Amino acid sequence: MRIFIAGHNGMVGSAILRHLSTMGRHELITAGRQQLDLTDPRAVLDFMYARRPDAVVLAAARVGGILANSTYPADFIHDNLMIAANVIHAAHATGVRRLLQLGSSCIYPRDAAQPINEDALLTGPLEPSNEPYAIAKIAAIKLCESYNRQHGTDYRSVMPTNLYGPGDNFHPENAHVLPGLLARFHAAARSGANTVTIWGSGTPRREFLHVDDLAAAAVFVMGLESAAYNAATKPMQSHLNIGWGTDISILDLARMIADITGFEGQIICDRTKPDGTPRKVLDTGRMQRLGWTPKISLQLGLRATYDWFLLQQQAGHALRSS
Ligand code: GFB
Repeated sequence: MRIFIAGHNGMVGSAILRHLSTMGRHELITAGRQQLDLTDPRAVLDFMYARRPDAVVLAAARVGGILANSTYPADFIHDNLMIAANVIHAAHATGVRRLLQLGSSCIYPRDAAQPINEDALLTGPLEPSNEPYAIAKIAAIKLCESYNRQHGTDYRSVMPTNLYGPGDNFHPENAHVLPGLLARFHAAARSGANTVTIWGSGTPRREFLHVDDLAAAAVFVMGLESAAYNAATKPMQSHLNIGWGTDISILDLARMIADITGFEGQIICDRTKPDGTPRKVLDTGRMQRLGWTPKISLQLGLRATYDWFLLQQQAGHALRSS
């Protein structure tokens, strides 16, 4: 198969590219940001007509942590809506039968019952701090379902929990919590600082999945027979949760990171910063019943991500910081 991976330079896209490359079975099509602007409908259509993939993985997105979502809401909703609409429409226009788009667990209502089942989608108000991003990701699911209903395509969606791993963004403000804290605790351990401040109360709970596990899950879902995918989902609720189904408090995560980076000082909670949603642990029963479970524990994944971070620093590579 000729597979177009949209967003192959990001943390998720590059993990899926690595996974598919190791399989060695497919011809992989990629395009960097300079070559193809995914927010430009004409450019995306022209690219798809020229390259004619059989399948598409939609891993491109504007993403960021709680502060980036609050600071750039227009960018988060506009870019993600445009990317999803352009890629999904161009896939249909050029005869792509199968497509997989990647969303996020923030699509679910803030007060959804835990663990969150796929059926909770659109049953209540969203967490305000990331509503624009979540609306764009919900629209992407509904685009896939609508093209399937109207045009008989086979476009699928997976909703991973909070992801981390090599290729993540370690920016002090815009990053998600795990890479943000890895960089902060590392700097504190190196400088001999006595304290590290984390945002919020430390009590929110999050579920973390290593991006290589997500890549394995994405390829697994992409490869399912249509009958198996359709039996596991519903036509109007067609997405699958990807995660462990277990979570950890932000303070306990900070303690794990302190341990891994060798920081021995005090952890302080800055309660003037937002907590965001109190909890969002996923019900992963559907993926388990299909036969998929993650493998990389948080302890091992954190250690591997820190090793990757150190290697990048030693090699003098600029870490993503947007
Ligand atoms: O990872 P995060 O930014 O996003 O924050 P969300 C998770 C929790 O960690 C929040 C706390 O309670 C933060 O207040 N936290 C503590 C920190 N210290 C830090 C820090 O230094 N940096 C950051 N970033 N957080 C995102 C959504 O929500 O989840 C996105 O904004 C996306 O749209 C993503 O869905 C998966 O988990 O709250």
